[in-house]
Parts: sequence; structure tokens; C-alpha cells
Amino acid sequence: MTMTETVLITGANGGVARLMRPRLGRPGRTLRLLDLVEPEAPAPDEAVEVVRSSVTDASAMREACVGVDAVIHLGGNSLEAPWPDIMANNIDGTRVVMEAARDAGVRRVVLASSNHTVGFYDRDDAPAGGLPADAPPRPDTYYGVSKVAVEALGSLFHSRYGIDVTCLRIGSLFEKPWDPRSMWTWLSPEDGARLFEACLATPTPGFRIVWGISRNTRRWWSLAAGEEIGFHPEDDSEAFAEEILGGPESPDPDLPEQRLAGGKFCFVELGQHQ
Ligand code: 15L
Repeated sequence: MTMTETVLITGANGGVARLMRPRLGRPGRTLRLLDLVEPEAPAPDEAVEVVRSSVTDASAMREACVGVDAVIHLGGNSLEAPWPDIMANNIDGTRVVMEAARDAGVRRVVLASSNHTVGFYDRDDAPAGGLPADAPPRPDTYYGVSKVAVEALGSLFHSRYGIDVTCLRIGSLFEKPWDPRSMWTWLSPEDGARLFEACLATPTPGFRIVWGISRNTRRWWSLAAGEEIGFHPEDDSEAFAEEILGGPESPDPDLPEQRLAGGKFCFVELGQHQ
């Protein structure tokens, strides 16, 4: 048991990591921030180490994993992109991260998956309790396919090496919801931090897939798998209904982009940068 816990965060300069960094810092924990672009300099009281590297650089990743208690892997493309980029950054990048974690003896990894693994589920496909977090893939983009591969790599490294791997099918982790779909896909920053803390703290995660959404009134994705690891979201996008929708009614609720889990991702040009 190390005195100080070290958590490596890849993609540390991305949107999710920037929201999580101030919320995951705490006494006794060092955040090792890895990104191609140098993350913001640490505040004087922040226990932060910075590694400037790509997740695709195997030797740098191996070094970055030394002495690490848990990896939160957020690096890679976060939107639809040309297949070679997706393959290199998301699929091969995750393989490199998992191999580095294994070689360094890291016991716990949290992988950023996405709702776009299951983007083509219609809200009517969901059973009464909501769409399960481990619903079989129906990806909506090459990006979604890569996140299916991310989950598969997590499963492989769990089965082979016993690494605890939690895959997060994140909805929309932003400060606020901004449109009718994000009223059900929103993961508030505070709930995002609760989710990552649950992933770090749960005693025996094994391999599992969990939805990353808040307790939104309009949700149709199940919170059950999250509850099993102690993730109990507290925020509800409904607080923004007036501001986002101009009232309680969602406009055009039957539009495919408002019925399908992946929303507009289901219709973007495959392989085009978004
Ligand atoms: C994602 O997976 C993306 O990374 C993010 O940029 C959002 O677009 C989100 O999904 C979403 O579906 O809202």
C-alpha cells in the first residue's frame, strides 16, 4: 500500500479531464497528467505531475505507468474522425495503455467508452428499467466502433491478467446540457467526479460497463450498473428545462436524432472530422 495514491489521467488536456482535474485532486493523491499538449501548470497546492506524451508512444506510456495505482484513460479522438486516426489513437492507443498498465503492475484501469457504442438504440428499445449499461453494441460511427474495441481490450486484459477494468459509457459530460438530447444524456461535472471516485474506490470491480449519466428525469439508460459500484448521481438536467427547451416539452421528440441514443452522430458522414 503506497502512502500516496497516484492516478494517471491520459488525455489530461481534453474536455472531460479538465472538468475532472479540480474535482479529483485531494490530499494523499497525486494526479499524473498525460497529454500531447502540456496541461495547465499546477496551482501551488495541487499535487500534479505532468507528462507530455502520446498514448500511442509505448515506451513513454510504460514509463508513465510506473508507480501508478490506477489509470483513467481518456486520451484519443473524442469525435468522429478518419479511420486511420481512430484506429491509431483510440484502438491502438488503448492497447498501448493496457499493455503499459500490465507491464507496470497497475491493478485498476478506468476506460472512457461512450454512448456511441450503442448509438443506434431507439428509446423504444429500452426495457422498463432503462437500457442496460452492457447492452450489445450498435455503434453509430467509426468513433463508436473504436469505443466498442476499447471495451473489448478492457475485457481482454481483465480476463488475461486480472486487471480491474471499468468502462464508462459516458453520455455528455459538460458543464450544462445544451439541447433536447443532452437533457437525457447529461453527466454533470459533479456526478462525473462521483463516477470516477466510485470507480477508484469500489473494492472489486472486475470487468464491467457502467453508464455515465446524471439522475436526469428524461433518462432512458439504466443507473443499475453504476449503483453496483457505488455511483449514485445526484444532479438532474431538469433544472435546465426552461433555459434549454423553453418549458417542460421537448420540441420534435419524434425526430430520429432525438430518439436514438447517439443523436446526431447517427447521421454524420462516416470518417469525417467533426
Ligand atoms: C461523446 O462520446 C463525445 O466524446 C462527446 O464530445 C459528446 O459529443 C458526447 O459523446 C455526446 O454524445 O454528447
